[in-house]
Amino acid sequence: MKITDVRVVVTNPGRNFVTAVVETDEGISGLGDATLNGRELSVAAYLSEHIAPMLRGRDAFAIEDTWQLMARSSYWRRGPVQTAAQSAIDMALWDIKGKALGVPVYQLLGGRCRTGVMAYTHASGFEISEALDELNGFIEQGYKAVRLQCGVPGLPDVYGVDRDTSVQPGAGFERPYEETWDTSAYLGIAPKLFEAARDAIGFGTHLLHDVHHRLTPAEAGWLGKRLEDFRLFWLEDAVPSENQAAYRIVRQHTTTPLAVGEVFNSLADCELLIREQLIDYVRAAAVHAGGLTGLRKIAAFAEPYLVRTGCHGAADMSPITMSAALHFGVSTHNVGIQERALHPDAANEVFRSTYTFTDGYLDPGEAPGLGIELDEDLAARYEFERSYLPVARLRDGSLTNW
Ligand code: EZ4
Ligand code: CO
Repeated sequence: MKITDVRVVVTNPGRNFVTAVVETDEGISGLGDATLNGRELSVAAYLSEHIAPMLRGRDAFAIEDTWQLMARSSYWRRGPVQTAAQSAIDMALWDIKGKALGVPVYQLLGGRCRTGVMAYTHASGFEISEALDELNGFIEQGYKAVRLQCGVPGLPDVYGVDRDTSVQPGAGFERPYEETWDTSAYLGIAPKLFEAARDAIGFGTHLLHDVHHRLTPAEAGWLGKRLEDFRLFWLEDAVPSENQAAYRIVRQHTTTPLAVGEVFNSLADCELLIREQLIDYVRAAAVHAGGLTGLRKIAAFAEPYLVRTGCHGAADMSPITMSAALHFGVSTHNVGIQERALHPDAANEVFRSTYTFTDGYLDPGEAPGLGIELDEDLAARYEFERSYLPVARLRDGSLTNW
């Protein structure tokens, strides 16, 4: 089976998504997610201008060789744009192979080793009481794990807490929206949130928290230590990990489990973190870490170091990435958890999926391939809208990580 073309579909059913459609001479096509939130069109151009011409005529079944070709031919290895394009083609080729052989992709990855993938979703509120109300709502829906975020006194906007939940963070701004950040105020409130949560619900539900790359190693060690008695499932992105060795300091100071890696593009980005067992969960996602092939390489490396995966599953990646994560999730032993943020209804109509959520667990379903159908006519009705993620400034006006 030969690849005849790679088409790129850009659509905005509630937020922007970029999709690679890989076509073959046997009429089977495959779908891959190429969405890089806030920089979408760079990947669309990379795919149509630089990847599509190189892939026409190649064997659609040669997944590993095509993955290597995309990585090595770029010469400028890694990076989010190149990797998102590579990831999309990789997902599409697994989708094609599954459809051609009549099996769900998880069968190609080794078959089931668990009945479902535990999901976590996001509860938040500006007031702790509001966050706890949302938390209780998700527990009633069957969730076994919930990420919990709250507002910070004195700050009008805070990452992970939406004033209006119908507005997707980052969507619809012509310039990056500017928030203010105050680490001292945040460190004052975060332990109170988890103390109140454990008082309210006990220890029967896993709780997670995302610091979103905002602390120094010493601050992160302090926070992790204060949270130990509330037994978090994980503390995420406590420190930006461009300096992986910085996590040695955090690790020495706390036993709170640590998760890092939604922005990782390759094993190299987390090699030291895993090898020195500085983290407990790696958050790499299929769309940003080299597709299913890239994810599998990271997971295989992590397994003997007792590091598990918790793939990034924010709503800014398309349902194709979620489906890929679930095929990987039921077939890969050291998968720990899967993030689940709901897509807008319009996105679920454009990308029709077969995955299910039952009693806290996700399942990819039994459809051949990845189990996603793209309604291209409907997709064409939702035009791309430029949008940026927010940025954050400290009280002195200097930029910090959002
Ligand atoms: O801010 O995906 O854990 N999830 C997150 C996300 C990220 C967005 C950035 O595009 O940190 O909400
Ligand atoms: Co995160």
